[in-house]
Amino acid sequence: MTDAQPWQLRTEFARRLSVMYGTEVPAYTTLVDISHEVNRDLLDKDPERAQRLGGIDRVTAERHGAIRVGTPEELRQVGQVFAALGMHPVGFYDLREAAASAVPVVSTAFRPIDEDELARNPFRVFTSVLTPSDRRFFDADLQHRLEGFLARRRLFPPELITLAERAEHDGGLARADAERFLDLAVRAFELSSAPVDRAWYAELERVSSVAADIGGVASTHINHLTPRVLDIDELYERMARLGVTMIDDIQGPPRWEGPDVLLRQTSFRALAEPRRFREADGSVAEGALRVRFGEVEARGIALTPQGRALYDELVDEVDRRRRGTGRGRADVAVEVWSERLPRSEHALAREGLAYFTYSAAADRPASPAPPPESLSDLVDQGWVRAEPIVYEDFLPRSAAGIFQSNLTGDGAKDTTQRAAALDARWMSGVLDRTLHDPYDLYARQRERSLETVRGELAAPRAGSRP
Ligand code: OOG
Ligand code: NI
Repeated sequence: MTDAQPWQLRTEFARRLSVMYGTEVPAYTTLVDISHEVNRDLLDKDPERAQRLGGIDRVTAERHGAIRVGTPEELRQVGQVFAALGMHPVGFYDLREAAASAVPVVSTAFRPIDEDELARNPFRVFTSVLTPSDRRFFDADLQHRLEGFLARRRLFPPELITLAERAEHDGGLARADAERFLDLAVRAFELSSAPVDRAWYAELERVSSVAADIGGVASTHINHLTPRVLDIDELYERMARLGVTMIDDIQGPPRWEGPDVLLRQTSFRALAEPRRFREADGSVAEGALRVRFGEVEARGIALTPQGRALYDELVDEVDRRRRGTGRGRADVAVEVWSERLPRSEHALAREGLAYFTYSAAADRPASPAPPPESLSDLVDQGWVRAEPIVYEDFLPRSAAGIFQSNLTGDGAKDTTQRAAALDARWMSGVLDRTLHDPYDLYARQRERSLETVRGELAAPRAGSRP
């Protein structure tokens, strides 16, 4: 018997993780409170805009987290735990290439993929795995010792994995099993109090503080949990007024007059947390590590491959125009966007730059003439309504920025060495699961809505005379 379905497990897991993270990192609670204030204010002022990209209940509960693991086997186990929560791997991000500093990881995001599942609870976890075989970061000796260290640790108790397999197989868990599963799952992502080997941690930190964070300790932890806010510029100002220093920039698209697309994020470094260290002589001393942070995000419309290519071009254009001018990124970005990006949702749809779902308008023309053929005419003439599809994924450049803003140093990257070949196929093989392509998911959602529209426009309307 299953008392708790995957979406209920997911909702409860996200809630408990949030409670745990709030006690470990109090600034997170402040960030959540301010996000909710900003969201409520916008809902009062402009309810249409506030709920254009998701109902307020979804947005209020919405979080993403991030974790980092060390080995393919650990990644496979993470995939199993999240499968129990109805979260599937989507997308491949190569942070080794996206970051200027040494960030030796490749990543995916686990999230729900069906519309109704996303509406119930869109919880997602950005998940990175270390790349010890990449010679640009690790020489053969360090790779060997690092892999040895990782092989000896166990992040997830076997009971957690067994329960996760049962949940995936049965489509949920009985009450007592669900309770046990959630308890073990949340505990697996708590910060450990076990002493950290000072010399080993420091050796890895010289290569990359991400490598030390992952491979310098015998456990993993959630390193941030991100609420969604409907007005990130307003949030940035309110946090600053409270004395919380955010990173200089909001990552991703600028604030501008046109529609919000993709994802805007900003973050702050959490305080150093007390940790115990084991010294070379075996004694244990008090110390501190600063490995966690706070982040907040605003989500926009999902772009098609053409839209994304344009976005990437605009990002490069902003870099080019800024070079040697001393101008701020946000200023230049608004200028570039105003020149190059359509200013309305309708134009984004017409030019095939963004994803929408379509529905037959209840008040569509009652004319006896057949509806027009093209989708844009159907929308223009009031037959069909378009609703934007919200972007559910991440951006490699922003992710690299998030990683970078939390590094203790740049680390070392030997660019004369060859990169280890790790790609989406490799990751799918490691997970032993389908690695979903985000564009396919958005395109399918669009197609499904169009099929329904075709059916509705072809059928005689209730109450109308033939
Ligand atoms: C993950 C950073 C990426 C985001 O929102 O882009 C990320 C990490 O630091 O482990 O969470
Ligand atoms: Ni994040």
